[in-house]
Amino acid sequence: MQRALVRAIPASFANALSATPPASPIDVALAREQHAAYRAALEAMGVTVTMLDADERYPDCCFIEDTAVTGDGLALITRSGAPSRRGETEAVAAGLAPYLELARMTGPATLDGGDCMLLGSTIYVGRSARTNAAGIARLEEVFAPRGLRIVALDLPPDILHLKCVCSLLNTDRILLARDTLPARAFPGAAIVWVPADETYAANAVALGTHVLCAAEYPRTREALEAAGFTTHPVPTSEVHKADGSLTCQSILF
Ligand code: CIR
Repeated sequence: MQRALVRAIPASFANALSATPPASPIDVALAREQHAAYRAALEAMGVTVTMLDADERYPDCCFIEDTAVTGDGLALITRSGAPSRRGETEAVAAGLAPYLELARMTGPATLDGGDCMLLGSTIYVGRSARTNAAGIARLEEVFAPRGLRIVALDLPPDILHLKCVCSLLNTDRILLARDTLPARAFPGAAIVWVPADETYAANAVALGTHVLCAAEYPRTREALEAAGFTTHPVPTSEVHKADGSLTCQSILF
């Protein structure tokens, strides 16, 4: 059974982290509607969705992907590169514990789950402002004994997380935004290209032949459908204002 853990949006989401202040304030009521559409799309794709309560102390807590990396029956609970987000993990660990073995990360290591993409038996991990060398070393320590290979990729400073520019479609295919990382960074992977002016849409959630994608980017949708996927578009305006997108709103396991 494919499960997803998501986390409700707190009222404090209005103050979520954002690299550049949004042109208009975050509309929390609309964000919650969009979150409901996201959950419904996952359910339409056959996913069993469990939602954790929001925690008002953590405006970014709905971006649950960053708090854990899962693979081979295990969840590595991360230590975010954003100090304001470090308290998000305990509720997530409790939510995953019935299903997965847990491993932990301690300082000085930092890593955000949005920097990790498991493709086949390789975890690609972005070296970013959020994910440091000690975080990558801990990732390797936990997952290498389980047969997963860790490949670190340097991210340009303007990219928050690896999965801001690419995401998984299936075990040998990814969605990748043009003019970000080169295809050769992912040897052997087939690529569905996202036009450079739709880079935000390179973050999508795929299950089988179904892809949950950002509604506002028609050319990416066309590219996915031309590649044989059925798309499930969901609105993203409010998470976008907080530098979030689609994969970041769930942990799939
Ligand atoms: C942050 O800056 O941490 C949040 N405002 C956005 C996190 C988005 N996470 C992700 O794409 N994995």
